[in-house]
Amino acid sequence: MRISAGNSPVCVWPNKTKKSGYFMNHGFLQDVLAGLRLPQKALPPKYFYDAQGSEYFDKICELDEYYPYRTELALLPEVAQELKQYVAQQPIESIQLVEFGAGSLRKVKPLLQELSLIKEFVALDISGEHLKKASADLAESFPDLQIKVAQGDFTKPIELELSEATSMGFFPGSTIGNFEPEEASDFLRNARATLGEGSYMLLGVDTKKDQQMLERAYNDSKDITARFNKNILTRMNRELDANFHLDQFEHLAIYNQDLGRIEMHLRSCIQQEVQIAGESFQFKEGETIHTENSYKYHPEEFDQLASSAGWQREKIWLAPDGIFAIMLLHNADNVRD
Ligand code: AVJ
Repeated sequence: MRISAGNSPVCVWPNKTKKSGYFMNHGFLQDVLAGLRLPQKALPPKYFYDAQGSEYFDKICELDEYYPYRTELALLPEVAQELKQYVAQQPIESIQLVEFGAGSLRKVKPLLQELSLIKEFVALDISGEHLKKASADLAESFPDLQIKVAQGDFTKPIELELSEATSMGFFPGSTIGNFEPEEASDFLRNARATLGEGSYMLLGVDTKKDQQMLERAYNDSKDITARFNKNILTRMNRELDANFHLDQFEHLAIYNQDLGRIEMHLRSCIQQEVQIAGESFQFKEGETIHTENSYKYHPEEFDQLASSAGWQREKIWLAPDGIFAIMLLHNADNVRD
């Protein structure tokens, strides 16, 4: 993915061909077929976020049970203030802020309000429509800010036109938890290459905690998370000619203590067969599709991960009871691959 200048969204989604009146996304089809042929059926969580899925996710963020969102948002004004003081003590003239998985753009606001050194903002997200709406709002609130938005898959390496400014990545929400630890390290290493020497990365990380609190966050009483999870079935039905029956699958979210991750699955209630783009898939009763991992890290565990990718932790902010962490990483000159 290559991000170029210009204020209107750049569509950089690859592999789209027009087929019988609608767009078939071949990356999606390939990933689905490959994932469902595995002994443990699995789908990449990035496919949750079509327009409907992004709306469900925004609703999840309004839930009291979903502590990561509200906790991080509450912590951000303090982070922004201290960051401002920190930045003032560094040889930094201006900042280019790059948000990965920008979504609704709510979290960047406290940073933009406090840090006037941010002259340029680059927003990357997989859901283009969502981002387009949000960036128009942002442009109104911050008329002097240069804004670039791009739809694309930031799990792949990206090329960025670096300006003279110091680059700072912003990856809130503990989305890094969707990666396997090794992939998270690869992502951080790629991001370090993208952002360049002397750059920074501000990251939200969800921490290990009480199992009940974790599981409640992914099993909300309004069943919004269940709908978010099942939306991937709706999406396959619509975009890939699949015939999933939504009421024959149930939402499952459990904390896997050994691996330190929340796992989401869709469990087949009965033995059944499903067709996707002409291929048949068998489900035993109780068999699951593994749809998401959400890894939780002790701050020290995360330090290790970050340093394995060549980043050094500069600062950490912890929410009350340590239920969420925001970290500032630095691509220090003395760190070599
Ligand atoms: C957007 C990946 C941070 O893992 O908590 C919320 C997604 N899944 N509820 C998370 C999600 C179910 C969320 N992230």
